[in-house]
Amino acid sequence: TAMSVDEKFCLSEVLDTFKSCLTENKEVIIDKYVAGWRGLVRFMNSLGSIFSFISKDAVSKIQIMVNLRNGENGEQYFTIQSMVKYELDNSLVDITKRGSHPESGCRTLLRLHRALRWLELFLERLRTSAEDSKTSVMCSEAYSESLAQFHPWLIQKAAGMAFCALPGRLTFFEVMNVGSPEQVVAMLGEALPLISEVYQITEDLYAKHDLLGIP
Ligand code: 1PX
Repeated sequence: TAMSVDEKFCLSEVLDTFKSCLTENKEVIIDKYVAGWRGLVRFMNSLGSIFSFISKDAVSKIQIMVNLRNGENGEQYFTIQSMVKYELDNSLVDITKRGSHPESGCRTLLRLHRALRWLELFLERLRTSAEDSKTSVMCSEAYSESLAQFHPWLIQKAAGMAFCALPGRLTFFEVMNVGSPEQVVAMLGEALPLISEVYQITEDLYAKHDLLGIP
């Protein structure tokens, strides 16, 4: 869905996009997945320019996926499942070392997929947090348990510094624009199972094809 620039941001709409990712056969629709990320990046940008090195990378990955969708084989990229099949059948993925396909759909989506695990962990912490919990701590714990292992030291340090700039829990909830803290918690409780499901389906698919380590 197109959100106009001046329209107020609402995080539940973004999380709904992830809900709409799944087809009846539990395939993940790339357009919707990417739209979900675009909304999250918009939210992150509204938190301040210290996050722009993160959003730049996310945007470039989103753009790679959009270009693949708009390319001449775009229909092969309708779902993550069709993408994996198409790219593997046509040897379009560098599986063990970097080579001639540095921007494959499988590789690019894996980066977003790993970040989705961070999101899941962070949102779960937010959902169950006490009033005096610190968003920066929740965010960095979620990061250490997920994405950090894939990032070099320098990125980890930069990410850690950015987390310290996160607003407090209540302000953070307000920026989400969902309603009272109780409504935020309820919304997260509804959204999280769907995000987990999208994550798990992708994880299983990548594991089945031995794609979890694409360099
Ligand atoms: C209510 C919560 C909503 C929060 C929304 C936040 C959206 C965050 C979007 C983050 C997307 C990050 C994608 C990172 C992909 C990645 O791992 N890229 C690295 C590897 O790429 P390469 O092509 O080299 O293999 C790349 O090196 C990354 C560089 C940028 C630093 C990434 C730090 C990620 C921290 C994630 C946490 C975001 C914290 C936002 C706080 C709201």
